[in-house]
Amino acid sequence: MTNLSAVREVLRRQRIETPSWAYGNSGTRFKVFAQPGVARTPYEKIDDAAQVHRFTGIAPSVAIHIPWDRVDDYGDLTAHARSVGLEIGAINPNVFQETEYKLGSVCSPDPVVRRLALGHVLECIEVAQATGSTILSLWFADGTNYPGQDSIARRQDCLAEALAAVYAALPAGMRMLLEYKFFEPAFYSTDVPDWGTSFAHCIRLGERAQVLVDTGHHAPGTNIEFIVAVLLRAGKLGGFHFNSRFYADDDLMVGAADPFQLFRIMNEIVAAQALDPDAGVAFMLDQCHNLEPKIPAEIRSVMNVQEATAKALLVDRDTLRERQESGDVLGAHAVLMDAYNTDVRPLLAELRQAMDLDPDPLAAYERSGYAERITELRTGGTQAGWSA
Ligand code: PSV
Ligand code: MN
Repeated sequence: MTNLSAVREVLRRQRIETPSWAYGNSGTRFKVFAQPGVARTPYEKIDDAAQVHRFTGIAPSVAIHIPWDRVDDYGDLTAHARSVGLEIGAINPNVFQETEYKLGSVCSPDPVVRRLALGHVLECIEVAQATGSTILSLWFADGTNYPGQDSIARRQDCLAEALAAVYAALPAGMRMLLEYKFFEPAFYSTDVPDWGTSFAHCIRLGERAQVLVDTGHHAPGTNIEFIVAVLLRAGKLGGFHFNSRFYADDDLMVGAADPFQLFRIMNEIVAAQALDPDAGVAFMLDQCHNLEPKIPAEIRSVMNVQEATAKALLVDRDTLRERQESGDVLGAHAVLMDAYNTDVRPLLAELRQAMDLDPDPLAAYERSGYAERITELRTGGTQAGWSA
C-alpha cells in the first residue's frame, strides 16, 4: 500500500526547470511563426517563466542560454529573477551559431576556433558564478557530414582536452553536464552522439562531470529508462532535458508524444530515490513551442512531468519486488500498469490547494489576463528568437 501523504510531500518538493528559449520565437528550418506578446529581452523571458512557477508552484528556476540571454549585468538579471520568485538555473553556452563554428567548436580542425569556443564556455562559468548557478550544461553541435571529412579520433582528442580545461576551471560547488545527441546538425558523425561517449568523457574527468539526457536525442525505439537506470547506478545522471519526439529532435511538449515513456523514466527515478532536489538530478525542460502559446505550453509540460511522477510514486514497490523475485511476470507488470492507469489529477488538484495554488493551473493562467497584458504591452523592440 502506498502512503498518500508521503506521496504528496515528495510531490510538493519536486522541482522542474524551464528554459528561457521556450519563451522566445522558434520554428523549423522552413519558417518561424512569430507570436504576439513574445518576450523581447532576457528580463521578459524571466517574467514569463515566473508565470509558470506562479501557477504550478514547482518551477522556481529558469535555464539561460548565452549569448541568447547575454546582458551587461548578470547580478541585475539575477536580482530581477529573485524579485519575481525565481533563481537562475543551468547556464548553457552556445557554441553553434557563430560563423566560425561551421566545422565545429571545441573539435574544429582550426585551433583558433577551438580556443574561441573554449573561451566562451569558460566565460559561461563566470556567468554561472555571477548568477548563483551551479550547473554548466554543455551541448556541442560538433561533427562531420561526410566520411573522410575529418579525423574522428583527433576530434575526440580535442574534445577531451577542452572538457578537461573546463573541468579544471569549475569552482567548488559547480558541476558540468555533457549532453549527447545522435545526429543533427552533423549527419555522418557527431562528436558526442550517445550516452556512452558522454559517459566515457565524464568518467575520466571526475565526479563533477555528469551525463545530461535529452529525451529527444535518441534513435527511435531506444529504451531511455534503461539508460537512466544505468547512469543512476553509476552516479552519472546529472539531469534531463525533457521534451517529446515523434521523429527526430522535435522539441515538443514532454509527455505529449509518449506519456508512458515519461512514466517509465520517472519510475526509474523514483525507484532509485533520485527525485529529491538534494539527490542531484536536475529536471529541466528543453522545448520549443512553434505553434502553441508558450507560457501555457510550459505549464502543461510541467504538469505532464508532475503527473508521470505522481503515477511513479504510486507504484506499489513492495508488491512489485515480491512479484519480480517470484518470477511473476504478468503480476509484476500489472503493478506497474495499475499505477500508470491511475488518474492522478484529483490528487494533484488537492496538492495544489494545499499549496495555496489554483487546482487547475491552465485555467488560472487563462483567467489571469497575463497573455492579454503582454500582447498589449510588448510592442516595439525585437522579439527574442533563435538568433536574438
Ligand atoms: C540541442 O538540440 C539542444 O537540445 C541543446 O540542449 C541546446 O542547448 C538546446 O537544444 C537549445 O538549442
Ligand atoms: Mn537539450
